[in-house]
Amino acid sequence: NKRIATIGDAMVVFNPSKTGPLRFVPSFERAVGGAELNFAIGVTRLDMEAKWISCIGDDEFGKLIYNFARGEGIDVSHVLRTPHIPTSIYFKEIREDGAGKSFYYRNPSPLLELTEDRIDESVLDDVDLLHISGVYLAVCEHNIEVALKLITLAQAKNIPISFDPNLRLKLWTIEDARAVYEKVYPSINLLLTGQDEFELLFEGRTIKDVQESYKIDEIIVKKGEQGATVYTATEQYDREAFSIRAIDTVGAGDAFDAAYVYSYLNGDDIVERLRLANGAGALVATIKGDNEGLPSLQELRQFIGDEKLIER
Ligand code: ADP
Ligand code: KDG
Repeated sequence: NKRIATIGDAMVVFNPSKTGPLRFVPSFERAVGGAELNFAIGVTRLDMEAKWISCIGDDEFGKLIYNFARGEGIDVSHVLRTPHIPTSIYFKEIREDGAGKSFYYRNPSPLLELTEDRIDESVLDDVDLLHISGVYLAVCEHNIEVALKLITLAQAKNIPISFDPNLRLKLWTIEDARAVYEKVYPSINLLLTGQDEFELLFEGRTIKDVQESYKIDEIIVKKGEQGATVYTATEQYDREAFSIRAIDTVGAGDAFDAAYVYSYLNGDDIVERLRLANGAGALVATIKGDNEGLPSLQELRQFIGDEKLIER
């Protein structure tokens, strides 16, 4: 079985019991989130293996996250615990159209304790792809050093690298994000980005220009209900989104990434990868929560119409 590795913070998520401004929300439902953990769950549900590298608080919420990740079948052998920093949490606000807004309580993050020297040299030995997300890079200043160490380990083994900028302007400034991402772009094979995010990060530069300057094999642009487009050095592939009623779009991008990477490692062509990725993104958007809607392979195939659903 193919195996991916990713690194990042995870949080206890408080999902609002109703839509609208947070100050009018009287109660919340506890769940688990975090972009990189969502991605790892997405890959695991699709029957590949995922190793999640992290550090969480040695507290009740940390235990919840650890058990949750284990329960999803994720390899947690590289998850550290710290007694010094509490596990991160965040509250989510949801608008009527399903769009989400995050209010974080994650500074300091337990990842402060996951320094470069604590990364095991053999961590990528059994891995087929390394996935890095910008949320991780935003959380602590030293995370770029840790990420660059993982990237060096991946490159030494010829392991492809995917990167989702996952720009979170509540965690840092656009200038800081741009400067840090510059260090990552030259090493990546797949850039999985939102359309608005691409425009913010590259300020009017064309896809072709970005692709050529950093030698990125594929730039995959996610366009919400417009679907997605993939650009290779020579071709462009467009695919419409599935038609759904969005309830909570938080996590749709992670689902898309997981299905795209799954399909890429599976050897599917780009059109098929886009179909699966749009399907996974849409399914997550139809369910409240960041990862609850991540489909199994069978659910995904049923949704995109490859398999008939027999329910009785
Ligand atoms: P990101 O969170 O990375 O900005 P998007 O919001 O663009 O990502 O969503 C990622 C993918 O999820 C989209 O490319 C699409 O495939 C799917 N998706 C998201 N929102 C919708 C929607 N309202 N209808 C159908 N598909 C959606
Ligand atoms: O992509 C979804 C994530 O953003 C969410 O689960 C948590 O906001 C979050 C983060 O920063 O990881």
